[in-house]
Parts: sequence; C-alpha cells; structure tokens
Amino acid sequence: MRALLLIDIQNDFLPGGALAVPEGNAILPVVNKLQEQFDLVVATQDWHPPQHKSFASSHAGKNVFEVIDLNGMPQVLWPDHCIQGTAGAELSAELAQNRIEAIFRKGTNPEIDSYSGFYDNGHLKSTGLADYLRGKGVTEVYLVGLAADYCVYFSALDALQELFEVYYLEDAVRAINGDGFEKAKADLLAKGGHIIQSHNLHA
Ligand code: VGL
Ligand code: ZN
Repeated sequence: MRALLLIDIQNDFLPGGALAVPEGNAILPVVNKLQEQFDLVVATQDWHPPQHKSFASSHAGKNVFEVIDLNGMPQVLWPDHCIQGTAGAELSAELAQNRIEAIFRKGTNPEIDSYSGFYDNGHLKSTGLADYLRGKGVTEVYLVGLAADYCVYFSALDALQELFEVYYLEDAVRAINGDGFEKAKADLLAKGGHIIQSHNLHA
C-alpha cells in the first residue's frame, strides 16, 4: 500500500508568499495529477505561532537566513511565515484538496523548528504521522511539495528511519537552494531512498 505525502504546499512557500520557493507553483499541476494515482493522500502544514524562534524577527539584531544556535542546534533564521490562521499558512487554493484524508500540522512549539512531517528537528515529539500511515497499511511513501531541501528532505529522512520505502518525486518538488537540493538527493540515495520522476509512476 502506498501513500502520497503533500508537504507544505502553502501560500507562504509559493510565489508572492513570505518564504517563496523559486518556481514553487510549477509543482501544482504535477501534484494535482499525481493524486489520481493514489488511494491515500495526506498533507502536512507548517503551522507556527507568532514569534516562533525560527523567525529572524524573534532575535534582536539577527538577519533572515543567518544561522544561530537554538537550544544547542543550528537554526536557519527564516522570515515570518506560515503563522497559524493567516492566509499565508493556508494550503494553496490551486492545490486539489478533495482527496486529502488528513492534514498533519507541525512547527507549533515556539522553541523548536520542525521541518519533517513526522518529528520536530530534535526528534522530541512525534506528529503521529508514522503510526497513522502504518495503521492504514502503508509501506511506501511518495513525497512531493515544498521545500525540496528542507521539509520534503527531512520528511523523507524520517520516513526512511521509520522503515518506509521512500520515493522522492524530483519533478514535484522545488528547492530554496540549488546546492541544498543536490545534497538532499545524494543523501537520500545513499540512505536507500529512491529519486523518481512522476511520469515513471503508474497506478
Ligand atoms: C520550510 C523552512 C521553514 C519548508 C518550513 O516547508 O520547507 N522551510 N519552514
Ligand atoms: Zn517553518
């Protein structure tokens, strides 16, 4: 049994958004078509309280994209994004949503960032996604969404660690940083993940 995971396809990661991923909108038609080939579609949603510690605005004198130490872990400082209840945090209106069975929210703890849909960055707390998928009999996880080098990548890493077969759909993701994208793909391959194109996938 396979599941399609839609990672953070939210307005703030799309053109015009607070943390827009270059060409992020290019994934939308691909993702909408892909959904038809899956019996289970699940989404994640970055869902931060205002003044989240991953925001540069929460640290006096710090700039966006600077890296700081946050509770013993390196933390990239982001522009304010995906604040709970704002339009930027909503899933894109251009994303087909009728087949999404559940939405897992993350990044709600103001003290720690949460790139993966499975765990926060310190692996302190689970979102319940892995158990949800296992409960549905899922063994293979296909990942699409934004950003390829952050939330899609970290979700894929956790999916591997949770012993799912992992497929990263290269043409249905876009990255914040080109180098980061190449490193993410190389690392996923080294750890047993599969990098595939959506046209190579069939029902
Ligand atoms: C993301 C940075 C900060 C993502 C979320 O969805 O990739 N990136 N928060
Ligand atoms: Zn975030």
